[in-house]
Order: sequence, then C-alpha cells, then structure tokens
Amino acid sequence: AALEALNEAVVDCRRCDRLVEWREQVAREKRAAYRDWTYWGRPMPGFGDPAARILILGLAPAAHGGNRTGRIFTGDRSGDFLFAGLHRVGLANQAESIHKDDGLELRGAYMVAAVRCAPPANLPTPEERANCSEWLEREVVLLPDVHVVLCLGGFAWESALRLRATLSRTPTPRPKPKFGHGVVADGEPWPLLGCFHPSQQNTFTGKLTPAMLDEVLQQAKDLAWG
Ligand code: DU
Ligand code: SF4
Repeated sequence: AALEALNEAVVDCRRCDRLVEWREQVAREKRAAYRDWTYWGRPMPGFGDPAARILILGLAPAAHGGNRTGRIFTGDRSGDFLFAGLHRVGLANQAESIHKDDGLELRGAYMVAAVRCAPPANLPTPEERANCSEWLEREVVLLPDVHVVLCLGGFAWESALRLRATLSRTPTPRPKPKFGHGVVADGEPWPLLGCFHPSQQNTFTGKLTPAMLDEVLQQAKDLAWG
C-alpha cells in the first residue's frame, strides 16, 4: 500500500522541466500519429513484487516503450529481451510484457529506472539523475527484502553507487568500483551486480546474448537467496 501511494505521487512528478516537455511532446505527437495507441507520457512507476529480493535498476524509459505503455521496459525491444530472460530463470510468470493489463507478475524481483521520465536520446543529465534519486531513495525504503541490486548498464551502476552512499551515509570507495558484466561490488546496504544493458546496441551486436543475461540473472538469484 505504501508502495502504491508512492507510485501515485511519482506519476504526478514534474520536477525536471526538460523531461516533462519531452515526455509530453512525444506523447502528443504519437497520439496524433497512431490513434489506436494510448500514450502514457508521464513518469514511470516501479513494477514488480513488493517482497523482491532482487532490485533491477534500469536507466530511463524509452520514448516509445515505458513512456508509451506506462510500465517499465514494456513495449520496446530491450524489454522483450529482458523479460524473456526473467521468465527463463523463473523471476517472471510470462515471457512477454505487452501492456499494463497483460497479467505479467514478477516473483522475487522489482524493477525501477534511475530516471523515471523518458529523456531525449536516452540520455538524462546528471541534474535529472539527482532530481529523480529522491524517488529511488523513498522507494527502496519500502522494499525491505532487497538483497542485491542488479544494475543494467553503467548509468544505473553509477546511480546505485550514489544511492548506497546516501543510504549508508558512507562515501563511495576510491577507486570507485568499475562497472562490468557479472561484476559484484560489495557494500552496504546491499551488493551491486553489473549487467550489460539489454539495449539493441548490445543485443544486436552480440555484446549481450541471452545466455549471458541468464548467467547474470542466475548470479543475482544466488546473491539474493544463496
Ligand atoms: O495490486 P497488484 O499490483 O496486482 O498486486 C497484487 C499482489 O501480487 C500483491 O501481493 C503483489 C503481487 N505482485 C507480484 O508478486 N508481482 C508483481 O509483479 C505484481 C504484483
Ligand atoms: Fe520527476 Fe524523475 Fe521525471 Fe524528473 S525524471 S520529472 S524527478 S519523475
């Protein structure tokens, strides 16, 4: 219930001028072009199991993915790749995430983006990341069973390092733990685990294969329940 209340507040957030303008512009233009699509065009709430042991942290919604459907990683190719993997390892009840009412449930996992509004060129600014980190801080407090944060890409990794520093009131260690696929950074309140982002840049080029995704998801499960 507290998570739901938080997410009701999140979807009304208008803190970042540039992102509010962009998310609404995309939604306006696309609504006109595709009349049968409903466009969300608002901040994207977290999604998944409130008892999650694995927190999956992404970058930001895609303009025509989460920004269209209102569910994280839903309606874009990155999400197709990711949910298929979550289903293979037993963290999702189905392999596809199509829209908000498709029956998808995560088991043991919860997903959230470091920045909750779609950014131009998929690139939020450091200021936008800082703005949105307050939502993330409030949300993780409501996810007390988290044992590991799976960071999809370097931006999420950086956000998670900052989040840990804030929550544990301990500066990020120097040298800073370096992001990599399968890399674990121990620390309080939970270890971070790196995974290449499932964007088409990585999945089309073979930098991230389904087998590599499954391996890291299994590693996350071992850290969460092992
Ligand atoms: O209200 P709801 O989001 O449909 O969740 C109902 C119920 O299912 C609640 O106990 C959380 C759980 N759940 C879940 O385990 N995984 C999900 O992805 C969504 C909901
Ligand atoms: Fe609010 Fe985050 Fe969207 Fe900025 S990115 S407007 S802080 S929800």
